Amino acid sequence: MSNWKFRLQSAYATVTKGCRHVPHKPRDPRGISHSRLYHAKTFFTPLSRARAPQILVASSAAVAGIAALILSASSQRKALAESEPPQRLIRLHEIHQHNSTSDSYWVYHGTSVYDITEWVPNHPGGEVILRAVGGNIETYWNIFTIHQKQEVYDILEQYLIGQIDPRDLVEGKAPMDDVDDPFKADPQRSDTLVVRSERPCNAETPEDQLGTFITPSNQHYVRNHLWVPDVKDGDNHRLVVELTDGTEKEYSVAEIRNNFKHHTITATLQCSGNRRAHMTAEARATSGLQWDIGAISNTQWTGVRLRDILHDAGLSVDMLPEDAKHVQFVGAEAYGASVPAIKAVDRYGDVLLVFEMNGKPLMRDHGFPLRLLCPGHVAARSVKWLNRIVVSDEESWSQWQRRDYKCFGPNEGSKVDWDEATSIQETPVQSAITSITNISKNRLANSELAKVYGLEEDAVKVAGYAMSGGGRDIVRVDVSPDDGKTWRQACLIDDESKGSKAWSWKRWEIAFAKHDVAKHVVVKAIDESYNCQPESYEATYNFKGNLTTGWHRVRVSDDGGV
Ligand code: HEM
Ligand SMILES: Nc1nc2c(c(=O)[nH]1)N[C@H]1C(S)=C(S)[C@@H](COP(=O)(O)O)O[C@H]1N2
Ligand SMILES: [Mo]
Repeated sequence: MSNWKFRLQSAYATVTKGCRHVPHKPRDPRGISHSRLYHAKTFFTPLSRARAPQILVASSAAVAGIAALILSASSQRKALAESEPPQRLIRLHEIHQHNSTSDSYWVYHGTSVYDITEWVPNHPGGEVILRAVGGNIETYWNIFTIHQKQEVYDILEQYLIGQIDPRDLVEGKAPMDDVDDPFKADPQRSDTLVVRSERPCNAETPEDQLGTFITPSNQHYVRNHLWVPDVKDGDNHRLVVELTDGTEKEYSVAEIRNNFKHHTITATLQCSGNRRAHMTAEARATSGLQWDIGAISNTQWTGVRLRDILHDAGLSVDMLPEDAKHVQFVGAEAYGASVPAIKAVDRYGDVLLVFEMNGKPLMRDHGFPLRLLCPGHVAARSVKWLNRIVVSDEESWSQWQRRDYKCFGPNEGSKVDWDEATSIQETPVQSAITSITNISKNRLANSELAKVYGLEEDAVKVAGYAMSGGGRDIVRVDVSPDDGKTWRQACLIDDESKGSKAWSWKRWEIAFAKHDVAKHVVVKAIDESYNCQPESYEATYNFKGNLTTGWHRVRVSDDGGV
């Protein structure tokens, strides 16, 4: 344990280590092969299955954001902890035994010992938590610094069971574990990205790059839940495809590139948390990274059709078998997600396994050497560093499919039923203002916009992006210069987007006479199904702050500018 090292590992390895119960199961009662059960459920399920009774307890105590997590603490347990603090003295070797191969999971923090068995299935970071069990949690929290806050300490406190025996302390302190920093091999990044968290790296495309149709690759936003796998030999990287009957076919990235037809599409990826900070500011607190408008980028992607690979692996793509309902994807670091099988095999769905972005090999942050690109869907489904695909009758069992990337009602929070909520797939219509600039009267002569809008005096130009999910095109962008009292339609820029449907954002611009511009400029977009954005943030408030699409309202400074 003490010199356990993070290293490039497949979710397969994670399963082996974390979910020891599963490989011993001979057959699933439904007759599904052992191998299918083992792989298809990736890393999260087997745990849940093995621990069904605890899960029930835990999910009725519902994990719903950090605040709710704390609220959800069993009051009995808490009362007990408060009235009689556990005095039990525990030897270090005893703690070490409660590691990932044990039936109950213990950790220590400071000199206190915790039994976190019930917490593990609800951990927002998934099974990576198992790496720390049997040892000192602090070592890991010094790396995953997201934990260094009161909410997290409060969660831990619920599981207190005793104190480390003083005989095992050195000068009153417990030993720290020696753990390699898994982020050590993360790539160098452009320093113009707007960093929201360093480890894992989460960074926005800077505002001045949101106005270009194709985002330069090194300015593409980065959304990593964990570390970046260090794949040295991209050509030899392996992808395993497993069908519902358990049959598998393996490909190297070189084989995928050499043996299948290449397709290039232009597609926007948007994180489901894009603009979350606006929901927090305009409605209420949300949990998660507080993204502004830059968790979105547009890229030209080249790869092969997932449909072609699935067909080659033996799937009947034109007449899906009954049990082929979802296609699950596993990333090399442990992330996982799935998309509906019907999207995966749609010949106009343009779902690709990509190895190039903007004509160059994928950048490491964006999935080198192979990633899924599921256009029109929330970016969380476009799994990076792909090493396993599983066709299944069930969605991915990963944390990020089952316990994240879902929305609930504005009133829901402390006791949500995650299993009842639908996973986010296609994204709703979205728009944002990316720039507001003054155009002085004497520069108007050269301005096309001035002609379109009949302007002859000092003007204000407003520009931005709009997009919708499912390949639905943007048909109109309404912009108000006076906080929603009056509206005009923006010019939609006719950029060339490759692909069967409208997968790219639409850039738009508009100009107003300066004296018509009040304090706030507002935008809302309409897609080809006449879906439009909600006016208020409260209307679609959800405690996770997913899919924030309220009208984007920007205060205009006296000298123009956002
Ligand atoms: C009892 C111990 C632990 C507790 C109570 C805990 C709690 C939490 C909580 C509350 C979050 C959400 C934080 C937020 O969204 O602001 C989180 C996220 C996370 N945790 Fe832990 N954690 C524990 C142990 C660990 C360990 C040992 C690791 C790594 C080895 C880890 C890795 C992560 C990661 C990577 C995330 C981010 C997940 C994402 O962005 O989707 N956690 N944890
Ligand atoms: N393997 C893996 N794939 C992943 C993620 C991840 O952390 N690991 N993050 C997902 C999320 S939430 C988003 S928004 C997109 C971000 O893609 P990007 O970093 O290329 O912008 O990747 C998705 N695919
Ligand atoms: Mo995301």
